[in-house]
Order: sequence, then C-alpha cells, then structure tokens
Amino acid sequence: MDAYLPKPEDKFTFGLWTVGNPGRDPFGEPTRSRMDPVHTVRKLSELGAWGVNFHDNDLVPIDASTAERDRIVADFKKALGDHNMVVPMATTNLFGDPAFKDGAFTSADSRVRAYALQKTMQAMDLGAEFGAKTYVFWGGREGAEVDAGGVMNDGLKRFRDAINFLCDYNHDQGYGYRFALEPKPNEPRGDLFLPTAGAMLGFIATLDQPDMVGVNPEFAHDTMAGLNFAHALAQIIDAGKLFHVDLNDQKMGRFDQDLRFGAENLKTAFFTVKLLEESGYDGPRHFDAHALRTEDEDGVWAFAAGCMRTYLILKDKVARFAADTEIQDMIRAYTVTEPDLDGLGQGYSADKAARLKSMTFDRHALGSRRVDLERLDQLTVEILMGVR
Ligand code: DIG
Ligand code: MN
Ligand code: MN
Repeated sequence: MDAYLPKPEDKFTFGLWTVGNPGRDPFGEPTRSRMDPVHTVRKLSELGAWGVNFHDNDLVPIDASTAERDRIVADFKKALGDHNMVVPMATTNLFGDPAFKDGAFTSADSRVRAYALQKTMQAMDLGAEFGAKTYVFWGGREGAEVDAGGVMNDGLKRFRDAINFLCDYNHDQGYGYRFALEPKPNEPRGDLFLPTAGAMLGFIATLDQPDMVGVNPEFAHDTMAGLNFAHALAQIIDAGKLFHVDLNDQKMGRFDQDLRFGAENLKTAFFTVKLLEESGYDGPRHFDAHALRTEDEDGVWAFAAGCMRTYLILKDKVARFAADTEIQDMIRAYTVTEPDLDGLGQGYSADKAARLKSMTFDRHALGSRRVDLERLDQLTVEILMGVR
C-alpha cells in the first residue's frame, strides 16, 4: 500500500484556476484548453483531494445571465455531491477585468471601488451557497507603478474601508466567513500594497473587527521577495492569524512561478510542513500552483498528484526528524537554560532589573560556546535525502 496516497482527511484543496490554468503567459498563448469545473471536481476527487476553491468568475463567467449562473451552480453542486468534495474557500476576481486596471478597493475612482464592493458581496453570496467559511482577498491590482498620484496612502485607507464594510456585510448575512488577506510583493502591479506577511499583520491590527481577519500566506510570494517563507509562516502562527495557506514553490527573485509544491526549495518546504503539522493548523492545505506551460492535461494531473505526494512524503520526514534521537539530543543541547536566569527576562520587575544589572557575564565564554549547527543541518539534510 503506497504510504503517500492522499486521502480527503489530509484536506488537500486546489483552486479551479490552478489545475485549470490554460498555460497562457505574457509571451505566449494558452497551450491547454479550458477545463470544465465539473471535470475538475471529478479528477481531483479521484486523486484524493478534499475540496476545490474558486474565484467568482472561475465558476460563473462575468457576463453570465442569471439563468446560466443558476445552471452552472446547480451542475457544480451536483458534481461536488457526486464526488464528496467540499468548497472550503471562495474569493473574488478583482484583477482580471480592465475595470480594475488601476486597483479595485484602492482605486482612485470611487465608481470602481463601489463596483469592487458589489462584485465581492455577490461573490461572497456565491461562496456561501457552497458552504465556504474562508474568504480570501488577494489584491492583485492593489498597487502602483507611479506613486505621484498619492495612491499608496489613500489606497491603504480605501482598502481598510472596504474590508471593514465587508466584515459588516459578512456579519449581517450571517455567513460566518473568516477573511484571509493574501500578501504579495509585486506582480501584476509594479509594487503591491501590503507586500509581505508582516505588513499584512500590521494592517489587520488597524481594522474595526481584527478578530474576523487573518492571513493567507503563499509560499511563492514571500520567496519572490527573497524572504524565508517558513519564518513568515511562523510569525503568522504566533499571531494566531493563519486562516488559510497557499502552498507552491518558487525560485527567489523570479516572477510568481506558482511551481508544484516541493519543486524548488525542499528544506523550506520541509519546515513549512513541520510548522503546519506541529502548530495544530487544521485548515486546508491549498495548492495555489499550476502545471508548467509545457504540459498537456495528463501533465496537469501529474502536477496535482505531485503536490499532494510531496506534502505527505515531507510529513513523513517531519515524523522521522522528531523521532531521530541524535537530532533531538542536539536540539536539546543547543538550548542552554540556567535556572537562576530563566524567567528573569519575562515579566518586568524592579528587582529583576536590579539583579540583571548586578550580574557579571563572561562574554568571551558566551562567544566561544559550541552550537554545532553545521552537524544539525547536515542531519536535517540527510533526513530529506532519505539516509536517516
Ligand atoms: C494568487 O496567488 C491569488 C489568487 O490565485 C487567489 O485570489 C488567491 C487565493 O489562493 N491567491
Ligand atoms: Mn502566486
Ligand atoms: Mn495565492
């Protein structure tokens, strides 16, 4: 029995737009035909996925009539039921239509901002029809190439007004959504507002209902900015704000490649899986990625299966790492505790301050402490290479 076959309880999900990516890029036409959402549901279910997510227009074309919308919704609902698939997350496409060419919620044009609110409320209604409980906001056009218009200041205020408004709409409708804001440093705009996980956490603190709002970090996005995604993820977990996660892979300093999970940075992927599994995060493991443009539909399913399989192999490596006594002994030795020092720096008192100021530290001894990180990292790499 293959130990790495995905099961619904692993909670792997894919956006309709991921496996349905037709392979278009800025320099080339699509290499794959459009994928019907019903077909996507069936194929992902066969691969062992738990659910699918969608932007409003991934499912319902932007110019669909009410009758067409109702038919599409009915067909999709039937497919989900037939294949025991769920829709944990929904979101709005506020980046494709030219109306949003210079932003949606942050646009300098109040008509565009009003349209973006209307489109998002309708998309929240659609997601709620399928039981989605997480609503993602990725501001693909919320940014600038030109700062002279002052949009960077006004934009944040406008974005805050929109999220505050939609939090109240969520409450009024009783949808029970948790909002997950997704940071990205750039692309398609020259610079995107709220570019990193840290920026997003700071922004959430300024909202009227911060408890309703968390983060949807994406592996590729912090990596694009040359940051360590596992560190960003750890901070979001520390803040209790990991409401969703977009898994994929990426070469640093490149455009958003949305590569198959584990295709590039295996060690960061390992620590990502370790954080997700050991933090108690019980949400979807969503792959916001797509097959290489070179691939046909068969390659798309190999891509999707590879995302899930690699996650499960890394989950097994995390267990081996935790069970490896040599590694665990090294980690224990790496952490130095002194009974009379512990706690001194946690929770101020004048007495503690006086005691710390009166102490004598041998900084030369502190500087010559062995930390043994080379060997620890080598053993970690050996776990990943399958020799431990
Ligand atoms: C891009 O990484 C964005 C869009 O794909 C979508 O709005 C969001 C949800 O995963 N991620
Ligand atoms: Mn991406
Ligand atoms: Mn994403």
